[in-house]
Amino acid sequence: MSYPRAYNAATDFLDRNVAEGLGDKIAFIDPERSVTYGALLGASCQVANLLQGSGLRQEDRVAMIVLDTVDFPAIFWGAIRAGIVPVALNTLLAAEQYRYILADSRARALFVSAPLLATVAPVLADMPHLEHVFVVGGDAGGYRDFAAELAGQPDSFAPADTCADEVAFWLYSSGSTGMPKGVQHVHTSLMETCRLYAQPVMGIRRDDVVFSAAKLFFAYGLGNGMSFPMSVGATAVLWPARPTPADVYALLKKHNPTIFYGVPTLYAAMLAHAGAGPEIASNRLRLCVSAGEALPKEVGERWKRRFGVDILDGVGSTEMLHIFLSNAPGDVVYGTSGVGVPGYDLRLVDEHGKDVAEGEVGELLVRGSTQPVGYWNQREKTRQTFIGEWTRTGDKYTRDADGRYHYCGRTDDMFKVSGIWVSPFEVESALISHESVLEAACVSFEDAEGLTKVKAFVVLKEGVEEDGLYDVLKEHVKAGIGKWKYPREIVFVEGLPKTATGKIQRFKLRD
Ligand code: 3SK
Repeated sequence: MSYPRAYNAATDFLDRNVAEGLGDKIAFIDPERSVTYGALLGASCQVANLLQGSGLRQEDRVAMIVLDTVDFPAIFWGAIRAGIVPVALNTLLAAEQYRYILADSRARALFVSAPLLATVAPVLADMPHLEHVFVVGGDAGGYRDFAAELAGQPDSFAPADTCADEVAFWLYSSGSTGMPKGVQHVHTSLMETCRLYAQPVMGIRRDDVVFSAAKLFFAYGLGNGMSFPMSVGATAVLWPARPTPADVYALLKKHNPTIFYGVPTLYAAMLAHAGAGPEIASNRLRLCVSAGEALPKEVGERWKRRFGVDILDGVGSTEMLHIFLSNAPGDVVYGTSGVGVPGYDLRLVDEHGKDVAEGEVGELLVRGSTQPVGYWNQREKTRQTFIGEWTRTGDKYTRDADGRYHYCGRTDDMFKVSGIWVSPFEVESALISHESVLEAACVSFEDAEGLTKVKAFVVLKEGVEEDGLYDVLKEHVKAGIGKWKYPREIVFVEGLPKTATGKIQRFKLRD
């Protein structure tokens, strides 16, 4: 789609809804407050005035370490309205990681939720570019009190004359190793994810109420819980705390959302949660979405049997901003990632960049309008990831005769046993299909003869004893997916190392 050259995303997501008569409609609900589209527009203008009055100018960066409350969209859109670039940061990082990102981004201002201030405070004095710290939602601890300062600001602000192709916001891509990279997204990207995925594939509508367990700082959560509902004038429920299965069931019951977004670990934990029955889920729930990791077939099928609602498994990335490969309502095949989202082009290539044949394993490349400008100050990594119009995902897939994609693993996680590629994901799925297993992660190891074999780390369901399972699980995998892929070693663990967004960190298990 073509956008006018002079385009500010904040007006498309906020002013347009108000102009269409939704000023009094609830846009966001958090545990303490709710905000209408009209009030959010006013609050975002106040944020724009606060930033401009503090001396920030177009293209400056402001960092956000902000929990999922109604303040998040006000700050995010207020900055964008002023042409200032919000950099939404993971709220679960440690001080040293914040030190790195604040220095790397050269943010001139920081918005930090009061409960997170103690974590980041030790590094704030060392930041030469950081001039203003606003504390959101609680004791400001000697820094600037966001609520108090906002109250004095005018609630109108003429949008900065930004260009459609101008950088609007950044997200930091964690990757599985290495320091995070600032991914620079332009003004049109958020609406493009809505136009390409949320509206046509999910079918999001104005009367939807959505709840995303994935947080707004994560590209997946930002779309799910903010831009998707705002693109159609729907309502989003926000939850600032870590969503346990019990919290999520309670939220589904209280707010009756029509759309729920989670990650595979959460769906598995919700299914394993004692006492949860179909009556607990919202009776209006019509669609669930999963991303972040491939959804094991077993988990999708059990969820559908239990609640009668499909989970649409999709694949996205911080680089492409949201989902570009997905199952579709009425066309869900569990155990597959579905088909390319119309508007995106996909290819599977070998290590020389040549397209692989049907059924062969290749790295997934994607092309589409949500490709970012690149990584901030990381020229080499930018050149390695963005090959002209194509973006390398680092994920290995096969494509079947129906055009459906089957996940094999991260490029770094794949290995060969007896000369044949093994997908850790396939072995993990086979393990999870056993009734005693909650989660599993597989890596390679060298046996006594120096041969590469599969090793599995297995989390058992609550109350299940290890007794006898070591051999039972090996036989279960052999019977399910073939003799040579079964794990020669199984280690029973309490939990798996994961990123804040729920991705298993297999490299930590290899170490
Ligand atoms: O990282 C992911 O897996 C992801 C999935 C969907 C949308 C956005 C992201 C970052």
